[in-house]
Amino acid sequence: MRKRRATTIGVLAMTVLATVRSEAATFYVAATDGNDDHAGTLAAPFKTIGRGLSRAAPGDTIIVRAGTYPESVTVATERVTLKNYPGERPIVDGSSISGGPYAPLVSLTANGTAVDGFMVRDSVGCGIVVRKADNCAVRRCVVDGTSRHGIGVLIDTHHTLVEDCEVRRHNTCNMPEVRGKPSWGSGITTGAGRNADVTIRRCNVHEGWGEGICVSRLTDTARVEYCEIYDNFSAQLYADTARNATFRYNLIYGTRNPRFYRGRTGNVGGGIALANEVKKKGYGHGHRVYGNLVAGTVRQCISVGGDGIEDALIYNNTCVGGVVACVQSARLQPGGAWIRNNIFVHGSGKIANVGHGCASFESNLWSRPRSEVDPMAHGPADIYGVDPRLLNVPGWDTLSPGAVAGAWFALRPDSPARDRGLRLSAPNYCAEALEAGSVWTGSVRTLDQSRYGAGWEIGAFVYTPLGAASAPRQPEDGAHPGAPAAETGP
Ligand SMILES: [Ca+2]
Repeated sequence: MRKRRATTIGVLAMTVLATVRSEAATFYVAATDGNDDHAGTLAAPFKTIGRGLSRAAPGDTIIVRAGTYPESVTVATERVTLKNYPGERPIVDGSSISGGPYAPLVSLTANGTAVDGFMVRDSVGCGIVVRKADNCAVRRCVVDGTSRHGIGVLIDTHHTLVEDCEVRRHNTCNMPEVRGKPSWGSGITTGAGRNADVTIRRCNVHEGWGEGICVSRLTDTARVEYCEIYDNFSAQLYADTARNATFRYNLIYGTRNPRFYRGRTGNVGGGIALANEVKKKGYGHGHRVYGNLVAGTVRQCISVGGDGIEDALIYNNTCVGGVVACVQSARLQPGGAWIRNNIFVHGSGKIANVGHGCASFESNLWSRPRSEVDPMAHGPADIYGVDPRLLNVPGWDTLSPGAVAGAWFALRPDSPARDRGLRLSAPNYCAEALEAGSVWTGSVRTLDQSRYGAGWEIGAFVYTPLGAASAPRQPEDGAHPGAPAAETGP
């Protein structure tokens, strides 16, 4: 009896394997020499992505060769992956496709679908949108030139990954040339419904006319990490009417490109902002903002406010240039935000809108004298009126697009921020010891900061990947590094 049962199970397993194997087909598409009457093999590919998708069964893969595809693409079959041919970059081109203002050029609308390795450009609406689907992924895509969102994670999506993407020239409807009826879009956005568990990782979002990355309307639990975000018209990184957003280890800056000024000359879009614009009850709480590097965003490095932010922990960030705009609102009570262990370096401009009882400040380093910092932002164990001795002392006012290194934010050995931070512990504060390989160009480390002495540092902790006992390399005083210090062997 036992033997017979085992045999039955064995046969069943073989049947399942055989069934899966026969279902997981791969189709090929090539714009240059394909034909939709072909069989869709590598030797005889289809011509259009749409033809491949029409043939796809759950679990299939469609591999697309280099070429331009003037198609609106919808992946509506579960577990279908749309992938570039290795080493080639197919282009989905929307310049001849009409549609509504938010119509996506590429859509993922079924569970487990993915798009990987494409360029998506010139959409009259959005670039790539995941909508009403779970466990989807957008990987290694370049989205260039969209009237609204570059990449959107919208309406009841769960467990979404957006990884290693570049998004640029988004929300072109708000370009200076066409501005008039502003309409809103972001480089990468979540929103328009109850999304949960979104990860946006190692994406480069720049030179757009809306927000950079926005975790928005009714999103619960999102992580934005290791991204590089610069020169966006509005906030570079924004949480609005969301909850439990984690923003960590992002490199954020403005280069003062007038193409992206918001209004008056020099008004570079803000850095990180937390708000609850529509005052939605149950949202605006639980955000964690740590380990971010923000430079040259002028108007604000970090903004907290906008009706009902609660339980926001903002710690160990380094902000250079800009001001902390902390907007009072009736629903933002003292303790709504805890702002600790951050470095705030300011130029000659006024430090505006700080405090107003909306946040609890402690153990921050301010480059300006105590008398110039809003008393509402004073806290115990603060450090005032000192240069934090970051690696890149000159040069913050002349940042160049795509040429800012995280290592520039490293503390020099004589930095007054070393061993002066407030010790923060789990579970409220993230306690991972080591993070490596980020776009910061130096490696990243938070909280376990014993490398620079036993105490905890103030600011986002960046070290250059030298020997264990080494401090950041120092350029010659007065020299603009121009690039991260070269690594030398221990
Ligand atoms: Ca230390």
